[in-house]
Amino acid sequence: MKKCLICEDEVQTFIDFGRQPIANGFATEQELQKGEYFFNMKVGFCPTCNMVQLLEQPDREQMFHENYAFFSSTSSYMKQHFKDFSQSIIDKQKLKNDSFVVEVGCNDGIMIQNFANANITHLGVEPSKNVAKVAREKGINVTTEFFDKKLADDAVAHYGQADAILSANVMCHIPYMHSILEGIEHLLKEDGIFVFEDPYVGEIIQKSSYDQVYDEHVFYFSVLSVSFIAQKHNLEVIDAQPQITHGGSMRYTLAHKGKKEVSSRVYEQLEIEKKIGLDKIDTYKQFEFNVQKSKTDLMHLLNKLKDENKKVVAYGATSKSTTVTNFCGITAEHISFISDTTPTKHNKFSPGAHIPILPYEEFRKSNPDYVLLFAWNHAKEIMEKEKDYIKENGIKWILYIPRLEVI
Ligand code: JHZ
Ligand code: SAH
Repeated sequence: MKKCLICEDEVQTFIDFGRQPIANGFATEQELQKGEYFFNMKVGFCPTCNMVQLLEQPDREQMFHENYAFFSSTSSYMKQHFKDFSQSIIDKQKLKNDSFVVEVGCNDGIMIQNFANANITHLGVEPSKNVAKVAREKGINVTTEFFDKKLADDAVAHYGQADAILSANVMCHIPYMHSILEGIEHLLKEDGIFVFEDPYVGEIIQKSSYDQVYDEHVFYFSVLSVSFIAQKHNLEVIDAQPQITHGGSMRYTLAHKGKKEVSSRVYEQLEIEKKIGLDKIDTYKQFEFNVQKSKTDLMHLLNKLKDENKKVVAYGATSKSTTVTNFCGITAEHISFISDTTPTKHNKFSPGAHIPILPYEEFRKSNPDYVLLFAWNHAKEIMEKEKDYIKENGIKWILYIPRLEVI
């Protein structure tokens, strides 16, 4: 029996992805010879608190360290998204220079740079030292530790309480959520807000976007599950706003219980979640069925293209692609290489499947027949950028979320 990380009741397993490597463990040939780490990736649902979660997760130091491969600022769309996010917080909390803002998991500074640029007192918390270095070089105040209750206590002693605590695509990575929320409860001013966004389980279910599941993502949140954990720490969800980023996310705003008005959006979203069955195991079992079909469809196409000797390359060495390649059995025989703009990923091999990662310039030289879009969440930005090249060379895109499509 596996105990829920939130309420300790029994978790019901609904999908097994088999052995999976570290999603961002891009490695050189030499590193691969030393052997890769694998874990059993299964996802379960807790019927008591509605939290969807990994049953096993590698230690945090194996995932977040001085060679972390994901740099947030690789997407210009995401830069604008976080600029708008920051401005909404500045406006809502009427932030001034002596206000205090904390960001948990600031990475290369993509969001918190907007507060630094506005001369607002801030603290970025970022344990992966290489990405934190990039943030520091932008003049951002960063501590390279993991956020938890102790760090929050130290921050209060040093800076005082915060007007706003922000986090994007980080909360769902942290298994010790009780320590996090105890810390937030202490660090947040009486009229402060804690705003975070993460991929939304409702979207994952509706799009069958199983590739959101990988080692780093221990939780798949809903308003139902976030409300459950918030109330355990005298906090409450006062707003829930859907976002189109990362394939469909939800932005949750939390405040001290009873201190702020609860938006009608929260109640509406809770109704939607019950209607689409996010509180029922059968919904997740149906998801498992849809995922198996998605895998069959994609492999049928890729095997056919291999038999026809078509040249297929992939676009975006995403964390998500580690799940797709390892779960479906995609190898370098199916796709020649994966193109990516992140220098630290270049001339390395993808985790588990060992497909070469090459710089973007190689993509432009490669003239493939098909491009498999692993960074499908950035489809709009990427397809716009590649429009002319794709058209001039008669290349076709392959998309597999929400369903297989060749365009
Ligand atoms: P992208 C990471 O997921 C990991 P990933 C993490 N767990 C998470 O939750 C989200 O981010 C926030 C490249 N690229 O954003 C850059 C191009 O080559 O889908 C990236 O390597 N050309 C923290 O890794 C990758 O694609 C482009 O034009 O799934 C995109 O990764 C663009 C826009 C991107 O996140
Ligand atoms: N907020 C950025 C970065 C997301 S990447 C964005 O949305 O693009 C996730 C980041 O969380 C990584 O940089 C990782 O080092 C960091 N992280 C993981 N666990 C953390 C913790 N306990 N406290 C703070 N940051 C953490």
